[in-house]
Amino acid sequence: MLYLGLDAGTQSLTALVIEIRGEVRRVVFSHTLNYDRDLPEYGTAAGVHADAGGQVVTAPPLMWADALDRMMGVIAAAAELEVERIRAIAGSAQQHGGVYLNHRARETLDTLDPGTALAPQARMIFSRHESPVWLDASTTMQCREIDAAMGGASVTRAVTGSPAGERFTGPQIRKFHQEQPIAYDATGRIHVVSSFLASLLAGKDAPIDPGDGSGMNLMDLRANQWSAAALDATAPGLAAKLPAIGDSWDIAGTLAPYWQKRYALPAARVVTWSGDNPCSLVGTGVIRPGIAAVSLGTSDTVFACTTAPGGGAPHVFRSPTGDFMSMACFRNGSLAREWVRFEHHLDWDAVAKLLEKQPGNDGYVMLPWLEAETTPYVRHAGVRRFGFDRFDTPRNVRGLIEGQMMAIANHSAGVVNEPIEKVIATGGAAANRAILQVMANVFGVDVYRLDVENSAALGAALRAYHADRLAAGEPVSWKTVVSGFTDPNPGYRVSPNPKHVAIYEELRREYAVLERLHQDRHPIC
Ligand code: XUL
Repeated sequence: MLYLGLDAGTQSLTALVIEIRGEVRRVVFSHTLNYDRDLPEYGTAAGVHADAGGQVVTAPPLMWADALDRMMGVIAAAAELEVERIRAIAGSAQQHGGVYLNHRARETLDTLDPGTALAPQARMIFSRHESPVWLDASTTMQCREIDAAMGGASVTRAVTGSPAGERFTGPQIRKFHQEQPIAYDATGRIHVVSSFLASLLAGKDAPIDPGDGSGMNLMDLRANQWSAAALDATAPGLAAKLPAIGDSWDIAGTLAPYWQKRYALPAARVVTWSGDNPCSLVGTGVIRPGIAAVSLGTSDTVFACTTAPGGGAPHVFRSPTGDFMSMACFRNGSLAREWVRFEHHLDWDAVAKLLEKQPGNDGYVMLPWLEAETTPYVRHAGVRRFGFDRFDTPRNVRGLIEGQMMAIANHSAGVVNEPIEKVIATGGAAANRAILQVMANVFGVDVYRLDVENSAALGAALRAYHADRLAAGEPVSWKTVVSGFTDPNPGYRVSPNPKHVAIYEELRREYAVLERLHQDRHPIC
């Protein structure tokens, strides 16, 4: 059997096909379309349109539909794939973005002509031609209004899993209703990116899964239903505009006639899509509590699977396994690492050499907030140095990486919600063993590097497999689903050095105190 996972990320759309046949479990196909490079007519930079101040950040939903159409064409033409063996398709998409469809959209999508490409036919279905995406930061006023109507940010968080956040779909809907009331009234359906693309494939309204639903500030996190209070706090008449919430493993439908006829694709099951973070949970094999997954990318993220909503986590989503997913994002990731390397004219080998030395316990610490930070919330950008100056190369390099790792470790206590057994590290910077060694020493547990290129696309393909078997009456456990795909290579294990662990234990406490003292202050140097 073949299972197709699609990941509609911010900058690109990836397709990944896995084969599961007896003992054979392998990735047989992978292809990426980059929006800027492969669909230049939409004029995006890094997949988005941003205003001069970088506050308003959007992308054309037509581009996502167009990319899906082209990708299905690429898959159909791939010589290495026997496409008729594709049993099910699931997807992952960037979270939070809303897709606003007009009242005619349904009819248009029901009657797509397989003789013509999707984009010219879908051009007229939107009541908003630019979708706000997760990088948008223009809804602070709406967030305050929603939190106030809910009874405070802590209530919004308790009900929906997160306090009202600028990038979340609900505050974005409220802004649209306030600024463009006529277009809001002309909106028949508001999807998120994931459910929009699933709807295109199924040829009917696909549900929103609880994983992505919890990125909207609109869903009751425990009930997996729209929260009447959150909907009322957001915009009038919203309930009628939202699709249903379905389980992540629900079958949304069968691949619509448009795709079957246009590309000679089979009548595969279309599984409900989810967000990229919930899909990554599956794609990294983090399907049980006690594991911290740390992704070291443009921004750094730590997430975990928990059986109850994590008390101290900045965000709690539902996981596509039916559990919960707690998460914290750190804005100062790879850009800050690159910055310190350039400032001190070092290559990565030189950085590694500096990191390999025993950590100092002489009180030097850096708060690595080159940019305003999300975890903890820091408004005033600028690194803070304690016990050294900007010319001290070894301490600047160590201070930054150690500061990042200590922040991730300290904040993961509220995310993982129980003792951490091991850390799974992914993302570009996880290739650097010296960084992982610092991570292992700071966390005090083994760190495993996972070599999965696109964990969200893999997670989607694995979800397709899981949902297909369930629908066929032959359910497979999540452990079986991920086995053979997400097992970390034992050769990539990095174990902590007990001497360094003891030093970092102390330093982590000091770091937490400094973080609390300085998060609201301007940098001093
Ligand atoms: C998560 C978030 C991002 C996007 C990226 O809350 O905003 O990780 O999902 O695609």
